Amino acid sequence: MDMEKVNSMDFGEFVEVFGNVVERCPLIAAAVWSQRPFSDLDDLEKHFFAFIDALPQEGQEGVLRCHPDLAGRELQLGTLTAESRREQTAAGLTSLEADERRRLAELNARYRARFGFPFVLAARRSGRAAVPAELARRLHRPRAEELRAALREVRTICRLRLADLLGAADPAAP
Ligand code: 2AL
Repeated sequence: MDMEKVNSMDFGEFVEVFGNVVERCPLIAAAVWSQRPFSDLDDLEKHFFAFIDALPQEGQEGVLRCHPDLAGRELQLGTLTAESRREQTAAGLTSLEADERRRLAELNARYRARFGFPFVLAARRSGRAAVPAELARRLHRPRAEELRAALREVRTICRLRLADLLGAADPAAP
């Protein structure tokens, strides 16, 4: 898909196509549509990032809370979004042994209890061994620092999803 096509989309089509580049936050795509035309992928993603950055802290935490746990209940139930399923599969999280799944569930629960939002990581940039290691490492950070780190991961996920939609090469982390 090229930028000409993106810029020609009406509101409904744009939200349908880009509504999940930030997990379960179609409102962001709805707001970004008003800012067209976009010059390129970097320009388009800049608008998604700017929306998230401009949110008050409760809004930013809300964005994090829209993310399903990695290797969590939604994966077991088959209720993940297509994008999330693809990412969790790429990281090997759909083929964990029972003890790996239990360990991750325990770490996810501890993280959520400490910070009040779920652990978020760009799964495609990770792997089944790296996810629990990173989770254990981030579990002990100060809250403000961790919020910033989690939002960086949201931006990376968004960047990768946009690049997929636009057929761009795997981009560097933002
Ligand atoms: C996710 C997800 O759904 N995709 C991804 O890369 N990370 N979720 C999460 N809690 O980090």
